[in-house]
Amino acid sequence: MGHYHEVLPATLAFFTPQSGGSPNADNIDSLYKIVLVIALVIFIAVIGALGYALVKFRARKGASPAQIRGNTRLEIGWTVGAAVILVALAVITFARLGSIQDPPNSSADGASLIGSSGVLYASADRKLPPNGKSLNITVVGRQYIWQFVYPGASEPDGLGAPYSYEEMVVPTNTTVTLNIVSADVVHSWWVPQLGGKFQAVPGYHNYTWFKISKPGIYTGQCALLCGRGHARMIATVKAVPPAQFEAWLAYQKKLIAEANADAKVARAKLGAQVGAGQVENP
Ligand SMILES: [Cu+2]
Repeated sequence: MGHYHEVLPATLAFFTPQSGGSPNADNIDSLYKIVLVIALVIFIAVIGALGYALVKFRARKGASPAQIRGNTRLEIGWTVGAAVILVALAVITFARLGSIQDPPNSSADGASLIGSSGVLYASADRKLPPNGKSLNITVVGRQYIWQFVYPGASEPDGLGAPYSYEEMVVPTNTTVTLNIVSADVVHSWWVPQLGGKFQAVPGYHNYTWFKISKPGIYTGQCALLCGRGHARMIATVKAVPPAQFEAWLAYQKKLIAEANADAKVARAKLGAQVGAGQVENP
């Protein structure tokens, strides 16, 4: 919540983007409100002038209206006026774009379990914090579930990385960068309180970020019709204190390692059975 929330009435906030989760969402919201207020002032002035003219110059018996052919000063005035407003909006937008696109550094009390993910991306679109450190999570859109893959692969080929489905757990006061991809069709990642909407496109990477200061649950939903299970494709971001996040991540790693160990035993057993001819059509 930026200070615009205090200045503007609550009814106006109802019509503006959700915010309060991450600075980029707050900056999108305040930019939207600046444009909205300027547009409202112009709207009221135009409708007011129109209403005034309708009443003042309404048809009366015997009245003959003034015959006007152009007004150079007025025409130059509204052309220059509109151009000035357009330029002002463009300048304000570009001045604020950096705070929306560029992730800041994590706070001092953010998670320490972050750094380079060990993967280099050849992309000009991917923004990192000034110190280059963020918790990088790969968001995989898949019919019909979101998967979140964390750094910390145990194998050189990237396998064995901790992951979760539907609920992304993140540390507070930590800059989280997202690498958004798709395993099948186009999906759209959108947790409104944490910033803008980004598509998950097969064969392509999209990048965004957020930084949450308040622990809590931020909800979202796949924002692009991706098939008949689309409505169930929900996403939740749960922000917890860094220590709690590190414990959660360690637990996920343990669960995945255990499941992989079980699978290895099951595979060996199955292989032995196949060898003994006990399983047909394995
Ligand atoms: Cu989807």
